[in-house]
Amino acid sequence: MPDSARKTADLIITNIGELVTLAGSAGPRTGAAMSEVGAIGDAAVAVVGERIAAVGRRKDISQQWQLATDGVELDALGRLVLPGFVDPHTHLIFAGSREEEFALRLRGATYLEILRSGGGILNTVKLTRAASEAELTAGAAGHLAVMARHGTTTVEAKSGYGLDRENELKQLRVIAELNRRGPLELVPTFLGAHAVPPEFAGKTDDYVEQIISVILPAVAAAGLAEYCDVFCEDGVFDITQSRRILEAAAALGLSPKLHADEMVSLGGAELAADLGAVSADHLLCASDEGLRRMAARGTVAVLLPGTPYSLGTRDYARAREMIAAGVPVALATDFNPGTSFTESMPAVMELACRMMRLSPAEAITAATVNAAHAIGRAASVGTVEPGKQADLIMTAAPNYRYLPYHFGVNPVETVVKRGRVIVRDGQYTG
Ligand code: IZC
Ligand code: ZN
Repeated sequence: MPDSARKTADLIITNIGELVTLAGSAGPRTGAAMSEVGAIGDAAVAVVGERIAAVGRRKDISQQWQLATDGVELDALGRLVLPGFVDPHTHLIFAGSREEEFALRLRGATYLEILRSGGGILNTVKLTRAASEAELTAGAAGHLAVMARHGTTTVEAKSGYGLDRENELKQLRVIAELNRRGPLELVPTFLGAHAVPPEFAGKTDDYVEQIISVILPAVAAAGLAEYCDVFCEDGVFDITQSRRILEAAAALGLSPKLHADEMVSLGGAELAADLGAVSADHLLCASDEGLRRMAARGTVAVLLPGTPYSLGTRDYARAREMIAAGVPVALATDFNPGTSFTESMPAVMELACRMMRLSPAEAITAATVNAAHAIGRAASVGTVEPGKQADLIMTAAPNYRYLPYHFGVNPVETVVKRGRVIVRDGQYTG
């Protein structure tokens, strides 16, 4: 075809040995469809502006597309290219770190014991309340750069270390600022019900009332959160309190999510499904009935294997049974300074395969398209299809099965977010 008849692309990734597209998913993938990754061999992708314009065989793309004069061509060297990872559960905004508690837990203390004695989340709350917006922004930006180097291009981020109106708003403003700066895209979640702050110690119902009557309305009025989440757990917020908060949030336009049945089976999975929550997260102790209701409602199970790994617990979520029951499964880091201090989605995918027996194909589906559904972003990210945002990662792996097989290393080499290279040969370029 003569040049004049070819269309012009701003970026072309060519010489792709295997392109995982995950194309053609209407909703989140369930059951056997979680194993269908839509791989194309000897492929190329053409990008115009921020969006994917064409996906196909290298020969066809090169016949139909030419590069703009200032366009960028990336050579995938015959290796694996896939959609940018979506991390749908992080506690990104915090000050300080908790390596002392890690050491305590290695000596036998439990997470809930540490929390009850005023440590854990409350330790981070003290430091986060004292930190300025600029300090929190700088800290989170550093972690986002690490996420980007590990292939994450879209991130959910929760508040929850402020636990009062001013400090929750402060955390949510940091998320908004990071979103403005880019290049990663953040989805903001209000998690005022993450712990009971010291000023309400022993008065959980009063704090719930404070969230409903003061903090939530302020968050909604500021337009700073899309989702509302609750840490529904033994000794934190019970089912009744969680339901009250999430119903009040929904009435203000914040869509529900839930930390459900992580350490104790409280009926969190059932509650999330009943409320039509977009996701229920953790679910290590979810009941069979809870899983049935989630499957019926299409509630995404966001599984966080980095957390039991880091806590050193023996049990992981029952991912195989969830997939068999038709629950859409997604994966996330749970990135936080206490229970899962990792930015790496590839590490989480390795754990998912080894500890929960996901297949490599299922782990990739869970980290991309299903994760996008878990944060309401499936229309724009999570697959490689014309019209979607050009969020793509180029790896050192020859094929997708190799990705979780090669463990303990970062397979990601080059990352494109909205059509722009933000990591090149392992270096974050912003
Ligand atoms: O800071 O410990 N589980 N929330 C619920 C967390 C872990 C974060 C933390
Ligand atoms: Zn969490």
